[in-house]
Amino acid sequence: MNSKFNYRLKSLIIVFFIFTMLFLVIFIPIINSNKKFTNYDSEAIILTPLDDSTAPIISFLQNHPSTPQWFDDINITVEVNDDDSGIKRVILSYSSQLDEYGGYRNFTMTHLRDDTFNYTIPNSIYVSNNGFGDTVTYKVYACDQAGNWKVSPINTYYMNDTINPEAIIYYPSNNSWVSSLAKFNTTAFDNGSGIDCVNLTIYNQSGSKIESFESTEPSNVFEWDTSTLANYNSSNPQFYIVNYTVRDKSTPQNINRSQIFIFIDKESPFISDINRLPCEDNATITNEIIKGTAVHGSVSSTYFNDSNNYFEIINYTDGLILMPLSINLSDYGIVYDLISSINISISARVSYSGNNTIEQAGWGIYNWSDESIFVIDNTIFNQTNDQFDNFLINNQNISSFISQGNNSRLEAFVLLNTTQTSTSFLINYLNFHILYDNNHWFSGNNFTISVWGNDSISFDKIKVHHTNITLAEINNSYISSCTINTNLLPEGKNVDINVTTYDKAGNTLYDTLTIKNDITGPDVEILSPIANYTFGESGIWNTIIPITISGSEQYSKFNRMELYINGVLQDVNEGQLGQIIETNATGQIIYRQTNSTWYKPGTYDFYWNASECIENKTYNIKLIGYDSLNNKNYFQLNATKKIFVENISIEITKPNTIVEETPFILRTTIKNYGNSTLFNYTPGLKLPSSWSYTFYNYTPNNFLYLNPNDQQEVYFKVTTSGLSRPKNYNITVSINCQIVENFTQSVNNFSTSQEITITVNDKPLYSFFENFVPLLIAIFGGIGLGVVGVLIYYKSKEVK
Ligand SMILES: [Ca+2]
Ligand SMILES: [Ca+2]
Ligand SMILES: [Ca+2]
Ligand SMILES: [Ca+2]
Repeated sequence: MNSKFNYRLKSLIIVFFIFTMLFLVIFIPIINSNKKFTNYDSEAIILTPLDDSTAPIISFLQNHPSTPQWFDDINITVEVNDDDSGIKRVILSYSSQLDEYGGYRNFTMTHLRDDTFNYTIPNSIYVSNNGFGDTVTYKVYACDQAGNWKVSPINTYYMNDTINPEAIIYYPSNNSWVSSLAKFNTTAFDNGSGIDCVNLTIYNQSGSKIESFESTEPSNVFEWDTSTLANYNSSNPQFYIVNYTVRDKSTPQNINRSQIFIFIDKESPFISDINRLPCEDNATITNEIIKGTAVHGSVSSTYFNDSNNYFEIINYTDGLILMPLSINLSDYGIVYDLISSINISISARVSYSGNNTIEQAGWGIYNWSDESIFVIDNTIFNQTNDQFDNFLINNQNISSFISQGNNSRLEAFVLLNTTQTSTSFLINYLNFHILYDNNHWFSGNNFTISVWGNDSISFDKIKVHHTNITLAEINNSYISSCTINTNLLPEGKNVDINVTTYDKAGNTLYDTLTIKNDITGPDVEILSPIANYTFGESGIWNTIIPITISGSEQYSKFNRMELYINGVLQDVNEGQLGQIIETNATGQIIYRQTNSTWYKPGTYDFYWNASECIENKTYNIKLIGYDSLNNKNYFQLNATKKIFVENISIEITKPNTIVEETPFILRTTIKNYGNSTLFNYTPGLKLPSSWSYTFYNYTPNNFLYLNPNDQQEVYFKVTTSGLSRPKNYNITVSINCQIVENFTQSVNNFSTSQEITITVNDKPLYSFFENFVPLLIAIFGGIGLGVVGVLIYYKSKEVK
């Protein structure tokens, strides 16, 4: 009853509350709307004099500035006075042709002082255009306190543009040069009335008009063909006057003008002469006689005879003279290894008077191997007209005739043996024509060329560049030597170096030199071991670690690679595994490696004897490669010697007893407790005779590695046979493996095994527990169901 009462009371309270709120929401506005507010107009409280019937007087209505520009704000001022009641309000009414309203608009003017009122019409009324060309009409209304109104006459003003436009010639600049098609890049702009038209007119220096261009566009590139006009030069120092005139759209037009003076240079610069490489493929490096110096024998004088272009050796006594005519090929940048052949050709004769007997007039070449002169022919030049002979150095004899260790020196000799005095040996020419594998690579800053360029009228500069990479810029027209940093160039064959000469009119001429650029060392790599390698002590051999290295050069030529361990080049002993021995075609040994240096690209194994290494010490293994330009590259890694402990445990899960002759599963878990990495597993079982096994989850060699602290499960399916009962059978589980860190050992170096016992019992009866457990489940299941039923019964009764 109480709850019902409370419920009703609560309902009553809620209804009461709702109705109260409805009452308030509906009736408060109604109550408010019935309340009257009184607004007293301020005008109403001013007493109006009864005796003012005259309107205000308006005078001096003016706009400032009086002749406005298109960008001006316009200040309107006016004087207004009233004799009796005084001024109540002054209103400016204006109409713009160009603002967005298109009619009169009214604005209350501000009382400045005394009788003066003002209002400023802002330039911002022009939204979509500027103010240029607008005619604004305006008038003023004034009202006195008695309500008498007066309106002024209408005034107008015009938004003008009296500012000159800008006239700009971007190029050419004043006093500059133009080429055959002169281009004038111009622009004009005017923020006010805008550009009406532009004009570019060219006059010669006497003032005659030569050419004129017109445009209504503000920006133009005018092209003037000067092909019929003369170049500027000292005998005809003609210049031209260019007037660029621009006009805006105002009336009257505002005009501006830029003026430049220009000169014509239509001639290309002279060719940039590049001093070519000292020796290119199939080049003749000398086309004049090499002048001899050290002479064996008695020579009176040697000189180059300008009058007949002969190099003349004069023997004023008698006997044999030998004149060496030598070159150092290195002076020409020629690398000995790259020479295919040298053909030495000579044209010479003798000159004498009287009955001279010339016993020998010939030539030879110095044999560096025999340390003697090899006489090519000792009589051939014993003629008074030019005789020709030649001698070929090729790869069969080059090592005899060119001294590698002596700047690749080659010494030809001419010899003259006379019985009389005053005999001359006259050499017309001696040429060294070299077939050369132009495998001429450059690296770094080692490349210097001489360049030359000029222009007869307006030389500007010479630029040495590769595409848009500037290598050098030379501002004089003399022959200039410039060293090129080939690091700025791409690597590889056929890298173009352009030499371009510019004149000031923009005429250019270029020449190209192609070089081969190699700025990096060979590609070298240590293929094994891997970085941060660790190795251990072998119990069988001294620790020998194979280090597999590889080197190759993709650009110039591989020179060598060297393997260092802790900064020391390693010895390669006689008979050491991996020692490089090279033989020639007849089986003679021509090279025998004595240390860890390899002179040919390829992949090699070096067998490092690490037996003396100290435990827990880290060794740096570094491979350094060099190419033929001495560019260097390296690859390195660290190896640390550790004590490796092989420690394997085998956990075996197995049936303790078996009764049936059915196969059973033997589960083994192999754990690596040591710090060495195990691999090449050979898990296996040693079983009683006639038993057999197969792997259950494992294919032999389907795993190879077991890292420290890892484990691996191997299941064996064991098939029994011929069981006696009861009887204990022994099974041995064995693991053979290798230690990765001692990989060089040729035998398995770790094995472990564990023996277990399997008992085969008689077949037993069913046990009590095997029957009792299902019964217990049945009993407790029944009791439980009964309790649930009773609970359901009582619960349903309570609800009723
Ligand atoms: Ca008045
Ligand atoms: Ca203007
Ligand atoms: Ca020129
Ligand atoms: Ca290289």
